Order: sequence, then C-alpha cells, then structure tokens
Amino acid sequence: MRIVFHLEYQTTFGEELTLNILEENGKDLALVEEAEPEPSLGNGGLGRLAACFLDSIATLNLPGDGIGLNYHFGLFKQVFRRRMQTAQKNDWIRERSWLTRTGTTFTVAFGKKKVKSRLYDIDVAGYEGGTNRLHLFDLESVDESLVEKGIDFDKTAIDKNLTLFLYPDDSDEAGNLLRIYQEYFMVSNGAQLILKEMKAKGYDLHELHKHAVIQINDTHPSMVIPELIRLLTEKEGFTMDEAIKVVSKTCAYTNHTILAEALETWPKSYLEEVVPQLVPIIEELNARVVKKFKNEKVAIIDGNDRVHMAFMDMHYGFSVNGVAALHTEILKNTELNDFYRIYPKKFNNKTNGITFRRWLLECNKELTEFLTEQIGDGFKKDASELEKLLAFEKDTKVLDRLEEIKQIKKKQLCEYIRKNEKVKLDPDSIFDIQIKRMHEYKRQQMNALYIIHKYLEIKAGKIPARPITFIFGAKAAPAYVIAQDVIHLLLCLQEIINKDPDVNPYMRLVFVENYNVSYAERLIPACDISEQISLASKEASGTGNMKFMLNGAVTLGTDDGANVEIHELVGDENIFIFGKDSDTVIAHYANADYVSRKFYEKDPMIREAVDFIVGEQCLKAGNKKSLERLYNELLNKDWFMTLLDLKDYIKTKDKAFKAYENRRKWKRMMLVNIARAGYFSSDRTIEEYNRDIWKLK
Ligand code: 8GP
Repeated sequence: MRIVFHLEYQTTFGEELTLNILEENGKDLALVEEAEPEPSLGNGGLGRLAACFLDSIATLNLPGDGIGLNYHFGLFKQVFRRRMQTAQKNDWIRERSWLTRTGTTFTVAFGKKKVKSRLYDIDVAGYEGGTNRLHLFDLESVDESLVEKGIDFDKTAIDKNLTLFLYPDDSDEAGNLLRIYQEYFMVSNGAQLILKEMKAKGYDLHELHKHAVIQINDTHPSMVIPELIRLLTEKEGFTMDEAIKVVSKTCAYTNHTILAEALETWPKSYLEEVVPQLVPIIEELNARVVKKFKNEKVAIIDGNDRVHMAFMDMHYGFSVNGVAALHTEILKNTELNDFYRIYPKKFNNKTNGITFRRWLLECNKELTEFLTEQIGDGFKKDASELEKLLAFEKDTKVLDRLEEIKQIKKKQLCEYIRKNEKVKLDPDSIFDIQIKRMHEYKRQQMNALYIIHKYLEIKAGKIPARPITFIFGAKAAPAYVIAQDVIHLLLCLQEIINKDPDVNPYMRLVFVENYNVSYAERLIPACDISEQISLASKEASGTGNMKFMLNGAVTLGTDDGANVEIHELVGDENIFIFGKDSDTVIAHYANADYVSRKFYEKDPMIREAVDFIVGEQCLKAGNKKSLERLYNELLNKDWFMTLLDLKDYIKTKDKAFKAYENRRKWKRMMLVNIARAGYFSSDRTIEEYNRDIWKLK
C-alpha cells in the first residue's frame, strides 16, 4: 500500500548519517546547514505539515511518498526596501543538491499543448526507521530566463513557466489559468506514476484501492479524481461506473482551512481551456450528484458554472477530515454541514502534529540533552513520555536549568539577529514572538496595536517591570495589499521604537527579513510568549503553537484551532486565553452585526492606538497611502474583527508580562507546557491517519 499526497512542501534537510561522517572529520553540521539553502517548496503551515508527515511516515516505517512540483524559484525571497516588502526569486536549487534526477518522464496534455515532465526525488529518512521519497515533478522545457525583474514573468508561456514559482500571482486571469495548469501538471504526473507503479507490481487496477491511498491535501490536488477516472476509462478499458467506484475508494480529502479564498472554485470555462479532457468527466460526476441529491448547495458545478473542487472531493472521496478538534466541528456543523448530513461517516478529525526530531532534537540540542538526562531518551520515539517531566514540577534545580537553557537560546538568537538584521536585542528582556504567514485573520495588526499602546504608555511614564522584545516574521502574498500594509506598519514601528531613546531601554521590535523554516528553528527555542491570536474559528489548527509549547514558551492566544487542545492539556493556569469564542464570532458573521467603528468610538484607548497609524510619527517614517489604507480598513471593514478583541488582548497580554515576573511560577508553566506537548507529535497524527484512513500494512 502506498499513500501519496501533495503540492506544497517545506523543509530543510539533514542529518543523522551525515552527522557521524562530519564528526569523524572534525566538522560541524551547523556549517553545512548555513551553507545549504533551504528548499523553497512551501508557503506556511500546509507545506511544513507535509514535511513533518513525511518524516513521521518514514519513522513509522510506513510506505508513503509525497508528490509535488520542483519549483525552481520557490515561493519568493522577501527583501525589505524602504520599510516595504519586495519579492525576489529564491533560487534554492544548486548544482549539487539533495534532488536526484530519475529516468521517469511522462507526457502531460493540456488543451492547447503537450509538455514533457521529469521526476526528481528527494529521499526522506525517518528516525531509526525507513526511507521514503518526496517526488517532485519538473517541466523538461522549463526556462529560468523567463523571469526578468523581481518575480515577474510571462504567465502565458506555460511550456516554460510551470515549475518556476509556487503560488504565482493569481490576481488576473492568466494567473488563475496558470494555477490550474500547475495543479493539473502535478496530478496528471502523480496519477500516471501511481498507475505505472501498480502495473509494474502486477496489480489488478480494479483493486487499486487495496494497494494505494491518495490523500488530497486541500484542494490543489483535487483534479486527481477526474484525471484518474480519465486514465482508467481511456487507457485501461474501465467503464465509467467501474472507474468512479475504484477512484472513490482510493481518494481521501483533508480540509486545511475554512477561508473562502482557499476553497477553490474554478470557472468551468477555465477548465475547458486548460484541461478540456476533464470537463466531460466533471460534468458526469456532477450529473450523478444532482440526480441523487436535490440540494443545489451540494452540486459540484453551481448555477454560475463554477466548479467547486472541495465538493468533488467530498462526494468522490471516502474520508473527509479537519485538522483540529474545533476545526472539524466547525466543518461538520457550519461550513460543510450540507455534506456532513449526507455523509456523516466520512467525516473525522485528525489533529495536526509536528515532528519532534526537527522541532526539539534538532533545533534545541540543549533542551533535548537535559530532558534525556532527566527522563531518559524514550521520548525521542514515544513523545508521550515527555509527561515524565511532570514529576519535576517542584524541583528547583530542574526549573532553574530550564530557565538557563531558555537564556542560552535567547542569547544565540540575539547574536543571529544582530548579524542578520543589524538590530541589537537584550537577552534579559521578555521575548514575545509572532511568526507565521501574514494574514488579517492571524491578526498581526492587533499585536501592532498593542505595541503602539505600550509605546504610548512608556512615553507617558508607565515603565514596564522588565524590557520587552517583540519579534515578527512573516511573508505576505505579493497581491495581498492589506497584508503588505501591516508589514509596512510594523517596520515603521520598528524604526520609531528602536530609535526613541525614551522608549528603547524598555521595548524593542524586530521584524526579521525572509522568515523561513531555518529562521523558525532559531526563533522558537528562544521564545517566552507565543502569540497565537487568530480570530476564533478562523485558524484551522496552527502548528507553530505546538512548536513553541514544546520548547517551553507559554501561549497567549484565542480559543481557536489547536490552541483549544493546548488549553485543555495544560489547564487554565498554564496558558493565557482571551477574546470572543468561535460561536460568538460565527454569530457575528451570520448576523452581519460587527461594526468596528463602534469599538473605536467607544474606547479612547483603542482610538489612540488606531489613530497613531496615521499620526505624525508614522507618516514621517512611512508611506502615507499604505498607512491610510490600513487605517481605513480597520475603521470601515475590519473583516477579521481586530477591534472586537483588542481590549481583552491588551489586558491579557499585560497579565502575561506580569506573570513572567513570578519566576518560579513561570518556570513551572514552561515545564508543564513541555511535558504536555507529547500529544502534538506528528507520529501520533500519522498513526491516526493510518488507523482510520490509510490502513497501510
Ligand atoms: C493551514 C492552516 O491555516 C493552519 O491552521 C494549519 O495548521 C495548516 O494548514 C496545516 O493544517 N492552511 C493552509 O495553509 C491552507 O489552507 N492553504 C491553502 C492554500 C491551500
């Protein structure tokens, strides 16, 4: 049995074997890591989750490969210019790299032309386990010289551009079509590879489902369903009924977000242009649905001739899962309720996880060594053993050592940031960190408003008990204007705060450039307060929250995504929760009764913070148009309800800073967070996927 999935993937590579060889030669792995660029194959949580999953699948000795594209310039490299994000190509592929060129090639036919693909593989070695592969398909005729300035290129030259960038700009029609070309290129290659492998093994394709599972990771790979049906009917002599039956038993779907922008729907006319061969199949799939269910809300093709990819997955896949308990409940009860009522048995939850090999053993050697001394090394294979640490809750020596290790990691980070960002930080200050994709629902703008509030307080003479360092890292989609504006605001605040001698002894801000996995490995172990402040109901799970907790940071967050499960595991006294709950938020959307301006008008503290965005100091540091646009957005729209939770956020954050001063209590909180993180091992998640969905032997 094989499980295959995926478009987006993000990781850095390593290590175990190499480590010994390096050591024998008196060399340090850190040097290699510095020199080796990180594969630029992912955008955020979705891709990084796939990387963790492949690690766990290999570690658990399960036969499972990933499928994606070999993006030559990856997402993009973020470079700040005049306190604005600019995007450059990220040419991460070197002549000698971890990519293995294979002899496997396929032809992929689009409406107007055919292209040739080639498979490249990256081996993924598990921890004392097996080795699987990440299959990355590339376009044989790809032309890197197509990229002229920044990340601009001719979006219509699909025989040259398909594997240049991950998530190329889709703000126009050519961009939309290109996304469909990329998606089809991936799934057609993937489907051909699976069928080839099955045939080579002599399996009867009528029993495909007994030998393969395809986990559709969000909707990018959804076209694998009609593509497999096409290949089976056109090339393998299946009837339509037979093909639909076997494909439906082979494919399973994971939903990673409820944001409308990610639940893809394509105009049928676009599919007719790019993949005309799939359209009759999608129409047939839709006709069967329409005939069976009289509810137009579950039709794959809607009244405006748009094709709902997730709907196809739910009708023609055998499993539908969300990625955290709350998220799955929201899918069942609200977002996908019509489908849940039709297929209650298909729905299940698989709370996300992270690989502890990277997010503890690799990135925090000091903590790993100390934990091993205290509780043995069983936790490296069975993360639930971390709970053994709870026996030391009152042990002063253990608590002090946890604090010391945190201090070591903070100093290492300060050094790194000094070199890379040219910003000097104080390792004795509290490190408050928010690192994730830049998106309004994640509410970096709310954190910015807190920072303004704190700045004004200090200016007015209210000095915090201890200096605070605010750290951000995030890339914004190049076409997402308001997200760019939030980055700009934060970079302006960095300038204002760090240069103000009245304030900089008490607070500093740094927004690190080009945040990526390698940066995360340095930031996470150094964090005191983990910012997980999304609007309740909007963050499907989050996985950064788990990485921080594992490294002894305390969460400041809303009851959203996997924060809810973190909250349950550590208890009220080891987390700082604030904000309106998901039911309240969902009701606000349903009643359309949230008016941000009311909060602004009612509360002088909120007003003062929001006004600062277009005040003299910001305007002097930044771009008027961008700052005014953000200000207006907050006042007149604020779709993700920043002002709704701002007051509670300020109160709770101040409470967290105060709690930090009770050092003994804080150290106990750190310990409990580490000890309770075992549940979030991706080994547990993968075991559940296998137990309930894949059933691999
Ligand atoms: C992300 C979710 O936002 C995050 O909460 C979750 O932890 C992560 O997936 C892994 O499950 N979702 C996406 O990145 C996402 O949906 N991207 C869309 C473009 C497909």
